[in-house]
Amino acid sequence: MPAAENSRIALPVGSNLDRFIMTNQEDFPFASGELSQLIRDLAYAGKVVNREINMAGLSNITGAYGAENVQGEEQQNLDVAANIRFSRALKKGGEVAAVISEEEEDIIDLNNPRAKYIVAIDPLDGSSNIDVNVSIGTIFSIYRRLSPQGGPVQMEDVLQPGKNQVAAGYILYGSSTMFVYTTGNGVNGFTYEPTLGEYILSHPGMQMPETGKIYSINEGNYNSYPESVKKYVSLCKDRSYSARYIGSLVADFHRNMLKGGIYIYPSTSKSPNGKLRLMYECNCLAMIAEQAGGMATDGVQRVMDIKPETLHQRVPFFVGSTKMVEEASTI
Ligand code: AHM
Ligand code: MG
Repeated sequence: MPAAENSRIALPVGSNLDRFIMTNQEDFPFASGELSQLIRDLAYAGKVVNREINMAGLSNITGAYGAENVQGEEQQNLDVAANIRFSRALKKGGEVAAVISEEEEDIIDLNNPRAKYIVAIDPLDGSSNIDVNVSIGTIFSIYRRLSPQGGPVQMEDVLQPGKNQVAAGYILYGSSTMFVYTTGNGVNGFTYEPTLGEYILSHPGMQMPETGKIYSINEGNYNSYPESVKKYVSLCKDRSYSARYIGSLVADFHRNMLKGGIYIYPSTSKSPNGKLRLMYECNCLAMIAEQAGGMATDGVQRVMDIKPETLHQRVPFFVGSTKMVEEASTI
């Protein structure tokens, strides 16, 4: 697999995540060691969540929790469990001042006032797929806080545009579990080796093909797509592209990153601003896409340039191979 030109790969395939982070310490913005630790904390919580997901059919934790999250969606037991795992790991780690999560209405102040970082996270995305054994994922973005350390976290610390991210990543709980992240120097992917309990570097310097033949969109919403999206989908059919839609964003994104393709969640009559959330779904995957040579827009502008106005803001999302996203955004 070719290494990204902008990524220094100091260790070969087969190195574990901890060693990789240590060896590439200078790749971390501000390189004080805290961001490295924060990435390790997220990776560790991911192992715990992975274990719970793997037992989902056995232990009594699938199904609905009996409550709705802030967006009126039914929370699944594992959504709630994953939210607890990640918040706890970040609180204990001490590097994060506040978290925003798909599962929580307000900013979660972790009472680490001296901490420099803010995390936006979707602890378990695609969770309606849990009960049917389909891939799901965790998505995270990391920002530096803007207000002085020591004081209370401010809304401006959290509502930063995606271009301010210092790191972003996802964990894919699929046929194997993968931890994929960037600190702005290319994208590296690690496969979880369950018998060792380690993430092993398996996909160094990930690069998204410039174009591809896969389009991923929920075609059940076709009648309420904007005209431009209808046109783009027709074009995909004229060219006999493959339609591949898991309905699990991380899995659809990951496949398209490896094989070349586009994922679109446009505005629809049910979700006039699109369904996906800017702060903890779109910005993160936009950073990964760009770092891998891909592209992400809301159909008009670059996702990472959008100035967020609310924590749970939704935006239309077009992400994937650059040529495809360009064409879909300008058709
Ligand atoms: P969630 O955050 O409630 O899990 O919803 C996000 C998920 C994405 O993973 C997926 O791509 C999309 O919703 C699927 O939506 P739809 O069923 O409307 O096609
Ligand atoms: Mg989600």
